[in-house]
Amino acid sequence: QPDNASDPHVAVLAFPFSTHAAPLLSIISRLASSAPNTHFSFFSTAESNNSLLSTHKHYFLPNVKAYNVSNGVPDNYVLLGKPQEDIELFMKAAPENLRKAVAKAAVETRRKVSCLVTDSFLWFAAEMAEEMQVPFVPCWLSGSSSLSTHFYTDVIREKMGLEGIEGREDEQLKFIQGMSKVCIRDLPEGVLFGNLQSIFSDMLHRMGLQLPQGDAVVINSFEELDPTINNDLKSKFKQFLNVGPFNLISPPPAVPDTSSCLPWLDRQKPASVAYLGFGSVSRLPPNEIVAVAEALEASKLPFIWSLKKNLQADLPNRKLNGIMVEWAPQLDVLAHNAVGVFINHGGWSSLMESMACGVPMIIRPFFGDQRLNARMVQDEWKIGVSVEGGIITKRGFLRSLDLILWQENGKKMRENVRKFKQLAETAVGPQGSSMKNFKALVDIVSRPNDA
Ligand code: U2F
Ligand code: KMP
Repeated sequence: QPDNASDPHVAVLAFPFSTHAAPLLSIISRLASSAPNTHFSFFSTAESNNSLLSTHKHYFLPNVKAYNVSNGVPDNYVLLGKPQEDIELFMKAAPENLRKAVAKAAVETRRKVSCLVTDSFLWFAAEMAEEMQVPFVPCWLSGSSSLSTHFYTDVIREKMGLEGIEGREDEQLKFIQGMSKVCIRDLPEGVLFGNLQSIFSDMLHRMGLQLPQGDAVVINSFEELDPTINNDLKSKFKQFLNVGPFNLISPPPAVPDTSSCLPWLDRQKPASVAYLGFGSVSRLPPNEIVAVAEALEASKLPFIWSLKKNLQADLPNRKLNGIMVEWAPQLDVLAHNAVGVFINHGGWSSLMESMACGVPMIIRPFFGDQRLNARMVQDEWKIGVSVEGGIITKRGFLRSLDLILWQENGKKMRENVRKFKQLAETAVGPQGSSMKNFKALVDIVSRPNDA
């Protein structure tokens, strides 16, 4: 194909922490295959890019190139080990580093940048796009409800006050469209409580304010999941494009099945196995690991548990009827009909994957959007439960497992989640809402420079 200096050139800016870069790259990859004459320069840190190049290589189509930017850690700097220290260092240096890196890539490739697609966390990109006079497309890699809380942060603060939330934790956010089931305690830290002065909280707040400047706001979800929130945000943003679930629109690479989870699943009864996995950042505290193991032992339930080796070591001499694995082929496991329940942390990608596979959930949320996602799963979509009291106990966990796997209520949840699976599949199908939105996104990113 011809390679012209006037071809569209999209600069993609990733947030290089937790698993943010992978879903962003996945949608970029699908865009690159739909717009073969558009060039995508993908900016992330060397650590993040190296990891993507080793595990997600197939996303790097010929028109997708990785560029490394500094992680912002000054030479000779000694990390103090504070929470979010890495994020703070990156974010402080990012506006200047990314401006330079993008300019350099434009010179090197002799292609003027024509569009800026970013992880929406990188709020300063709105200004960058304005300077460059190109469209700005922030991508939110979590759900609509959390996006709405960041968009409405000032409204929430005004309504609830900043004097603390003691005694009001269970008040519901009735004044925000589609959030009537959500309680104050479910809000991400940094909206109303937590350290509101931290760089991370400031980042979320500024992001919420900048979103309406986006030529389109992209989200890893589908319109049918949250129609009310969706309609509200559509009226606030220039375009609000649900183009997910990403795992259906741009399938991730198969994870090697080193522990033979899949042949083992073949030998289990339908909907009888528990899969446990808490994402890439969150770690269950030791007492909860023991509570889970005791419950699994007592119930003799077959299971697959994604758990790091050093944490597996805390569980010697147990008669367990399952497999522990350091990193599971999560999507293949969830897609297997032997799996009956997914115990997770409420991370958005995990939630989309569970929904796309029709598997009900038990959620043990930790931070950020996870309590909010757990609330929606339990009270709005009715496709699972949140752990009682927020932490896993042997008795509470056994009750939740029994409910989902064996009770009438659990059967209803399985029916509900299968309905969402259908809706998700239709959304990404030829006439579906996500496909329609995806085409609108292709139009924006493949617009030539001089148009
Ligand atoms: C942050 O979430 P995490 O990265 O902790 O978790 P997920 O969004 O659920 O993504 C985890 C991904 O890792 C895969 C799994 C998901 O695609 O299939 N995986 C795997 O393949 N094998 C394993 O053994 C375990 C996981 C953040 F913490 C959340 O609050 C946010 O919602 C999320 C998105 O912004 O980012
Ligand atoms: C470290 C992280 C994340 C984080 C907090 C950390 C992260 C993430 C979020 C998040 C916050 C609010 C939301 C949704 C997500 O918080 O990756 O509404 O996505 O200390 O890596």
